[in-house]
Amino acid sequence: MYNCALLKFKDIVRKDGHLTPIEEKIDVPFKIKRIYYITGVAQKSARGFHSHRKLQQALICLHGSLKIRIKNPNEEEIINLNDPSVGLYIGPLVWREMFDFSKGSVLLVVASEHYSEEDYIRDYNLYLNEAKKIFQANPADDS
Ligand code: T46
Repeated sequence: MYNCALLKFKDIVRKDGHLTPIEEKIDVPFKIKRIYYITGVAQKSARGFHSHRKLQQALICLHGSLKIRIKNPNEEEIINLNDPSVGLYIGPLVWREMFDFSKGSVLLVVASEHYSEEDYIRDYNLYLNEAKKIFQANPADDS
């Protein structure tokens, strides 16, 4: 889907556990400026409901599971994240909604930019207006 991809990280397995390294421009396709994590989400809660203008991120569920709905003006998909060796890459102008968090789940996010509220589009109609301009200007990207 446009500006989204599943990333498969290295899973280094020893008899005493797993280790997964994430290096900028190697395991994620951007330079890492920020990490944050989301914990303690009630099972009925949903988060997200926004897009970003510039930010690129990789979302990795370190423990438990959650679902992410990714959308653009033409496409919609639901991704189930439940494997710490898999990340969901989300680039600019993708709407996202996170839901169905399992009890105790931990979502790690690595991001290409420092936090900036100006980069968020939190209104869905505004998002559609901005995204449609990009999609009309670059129809070949819509794949
Ligand atoms: C995203 C999804 C996956 C900060 O002060 N610094 C930060 O780095 C972040 C990410 C958030 N905040 C503040 C902004 C809000 O007052 O923390 C509060 C909660 O943020 P938000 O409602 O945007 O959280 P989510 O879970 O809806 O979205 C977050 C990220 O903001 C977003 O970029 O893609 O996780």
